[in-house]
Amino acid sequence: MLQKLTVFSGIQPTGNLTIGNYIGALSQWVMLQKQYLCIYCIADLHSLTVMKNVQNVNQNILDTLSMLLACGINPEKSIIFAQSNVPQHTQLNWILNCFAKFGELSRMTQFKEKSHCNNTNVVALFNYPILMAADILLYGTHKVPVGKDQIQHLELTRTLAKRFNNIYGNVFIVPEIIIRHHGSCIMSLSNPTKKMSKSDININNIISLLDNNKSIIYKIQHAITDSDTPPLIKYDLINKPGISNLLNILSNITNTSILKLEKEFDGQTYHYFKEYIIEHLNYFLNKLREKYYFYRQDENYLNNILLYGSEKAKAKASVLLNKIYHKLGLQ
Ligand code: AQP
Repeated sequence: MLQKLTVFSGIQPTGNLTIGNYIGALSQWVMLQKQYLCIYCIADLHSLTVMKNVQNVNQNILDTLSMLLACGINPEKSIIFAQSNVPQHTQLNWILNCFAKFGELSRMTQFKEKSHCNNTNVVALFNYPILMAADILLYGTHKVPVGKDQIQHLELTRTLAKRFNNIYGNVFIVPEIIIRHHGSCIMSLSNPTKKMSKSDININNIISLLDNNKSIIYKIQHAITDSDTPPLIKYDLINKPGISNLLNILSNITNTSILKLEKEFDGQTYHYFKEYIIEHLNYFLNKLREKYYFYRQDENYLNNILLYGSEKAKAKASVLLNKIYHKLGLQ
């Protein structure tokens, strides 16, 4: 029997997940479970790079896990674990540090943005892409589903894998990026040139997967569109970024092509368009919220998933790490 290829991806427990996280990453994670061996990591160590109050990481991990389950990640099919429970990640991180170049990391746009937004210059934020490379490479990952914001980090991962392989032989699999066409980047509701982020301090910029009906109404009604007369509901990222972002969200949650939506809303007002989005978003989120609270109340169940997942992850990770140590003459 052919062995399944491995998919790896991660998410930080930095707050309530957004519709951007769902569309850009989680919806793909769910689909990929059908075909691949999927390894999903709750990246708590990464989250320390920007968290102001780190006392609640444990609770944040359980929140994130509950949402993963609510979205359809199946712990019987996929390996789910918290990054800090598998020490091989930081061990490989150090080794890859020795192969990464300062200039490469200085070019990372996420570092520039996050250090600016969070007003921090901690080394860990600079090092973030190398830990991410370690996360991915540790499992012989073939494919990595991510949103567009992570492409630069994935390119670095591929570069590091190839650089190491050039010296030590084919140790790492050079992973491919999986990215969806529409939805690879969901933008902020008030500034459609900026990515929607769960840690945005203005909650009206984001649609959280736990938002109630009332906040969805408020947020969508206030989402930026444009002042075209007559109104035009058309996908055009350059001239109509706000409308394009809303079309993107609607297309993904209703599974309807953008082309079909453009035809459906031809000649309609923005008010009508927004009412339609509100109705469908609320329908979508109500179901998700219900499942989330169902899982969230059973901490024993959640902790067992993490324990079981970390044991499986450790077993896999140690095989490759031992090989690397051996190649480097460390044992
Ligand atoms: N706006 C987005 N559109 C599409 N995909 C997105 N992702 C994040 N935001 C969007 C994808 O979600 C996955 C998990 O992201 P993460 O939590 O590891 O880190 P992030 O990219 O930094 O996500 P956030 O929401 O912006 O978190 P904070 O605010 O904590 O930095 C990734 O695959 C990402 O591409």
